[in-house]
Amino acid sequence: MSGNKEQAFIAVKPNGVQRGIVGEIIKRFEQKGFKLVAMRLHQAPVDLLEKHYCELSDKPFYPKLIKSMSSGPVVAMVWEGLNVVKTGRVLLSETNPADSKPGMIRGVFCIQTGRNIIHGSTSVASAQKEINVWFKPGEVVEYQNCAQDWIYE
Ligand code: DAT
Ligand code: MG
Repeated sequence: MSGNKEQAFIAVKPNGVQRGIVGEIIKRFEQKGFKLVAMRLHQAPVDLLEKHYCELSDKPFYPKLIKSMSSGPVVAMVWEGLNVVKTGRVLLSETNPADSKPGMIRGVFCIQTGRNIIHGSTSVASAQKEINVWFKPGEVVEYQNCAQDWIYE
């Protein structure tokens, strides 16, 4: 994927769903100008979460991470746009909410790393891997956004 077609996998974690922050998170990506191309509320099975977080399987916090990610439904999304992976991480801010940039999602809506309410891909390659883990072919929708020319020059 390149240019305006770059895609990021963004997920509201179970505690973000339970706390009613889904709308606020969608709003921030919409307000920025990114395009929603896939979304699903999903009780993620453990084997899917293990694929999603396979790089972290040797970390001491991994069992707790899988447990908290399977503690309720996740809102899995794909957002599309220019530099959406890098800018998505700016919107999320730091893994530890205490280090978050002022006003950014993890700074505004949460306190602890283990309850940081949202996932965002860290590279274009990991985004593609994650999209393939969470969505079947055809579930990511291609469509024309009528605001495109008002967002991009
Ligand atoms: P990020 O979600 O910012 O990409 P990550 O990929 O390093 O961060 O870790 C995935 C998740 O694992 C993170 O959102 C919360 C949890 N986590 C990371 N480091 C942790 C730690 N030191 N203690 C507890 N949970 C941690
Ligand atoms: Mg990560």
